[in-house]
Amino acid sequence: MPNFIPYHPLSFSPEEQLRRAQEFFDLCNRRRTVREYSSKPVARELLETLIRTAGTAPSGANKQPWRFVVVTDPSIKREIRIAAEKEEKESYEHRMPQEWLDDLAALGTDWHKEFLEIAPALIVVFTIEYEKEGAKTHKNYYVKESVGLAVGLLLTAIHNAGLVSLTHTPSPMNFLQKILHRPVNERPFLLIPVGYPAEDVKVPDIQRKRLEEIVEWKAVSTEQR
Ligand code: IYR
Repeated sequence: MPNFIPYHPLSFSPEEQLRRAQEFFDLCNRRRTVREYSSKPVARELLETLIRTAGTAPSGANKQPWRFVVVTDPSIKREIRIAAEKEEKESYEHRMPQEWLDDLAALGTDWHKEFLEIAPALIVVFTIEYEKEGAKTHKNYYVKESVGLAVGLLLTAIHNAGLVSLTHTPSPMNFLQKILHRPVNERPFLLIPVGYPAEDVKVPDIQRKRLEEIVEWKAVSTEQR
């Protein structure tokens, strides 16, 4: 028999709900991906709390198939930068089709990844594909969906704390497995520099889609508003 315990949900009046929803939207809507960092350090306790928040995400069969490797050691950050730039140079110069390069033009990205050394912390997110128990293995479920949800919470927590981040996707990224000595059941998922922005940082002038572009209602007309 499963063991169930009482759940005490948050409870607000409709006015309070709307106010909170709007405030949270305003908070999230100010988040921007930042590619230029200051080297100002971030306290370990703060990073730990942000990662704890990521770990509250729902996951397939509650397997919590995520690992967060936090790199602040300058020599390891340097190793990661060198390996990432090697792959990225090859990608930008030979592997990515012109259409992809055109799509990235507005973001101003290229193979140079200084931020991997300058940002005070790199959170390298791994998926845990299966768990090992002696000679037996137990698979995890919906691993990418689960870890994607955890990363969404992580980015929101980082932003809420007044820090900035970047979801960096070096490709291929198996070098992270080696440099960080991860076991075979873990796979690199995303590399997230965290810290403060460089002084007078600028971000690309790009827009979010309007609500009408991202939502479609299937409602009876009386229910709509
Ligand atoms: N992995 C490369 C290229 C890149 C790809 C996409 I899709 C982006 O939105 C941004 C960059 C890089 O990290 O530069």
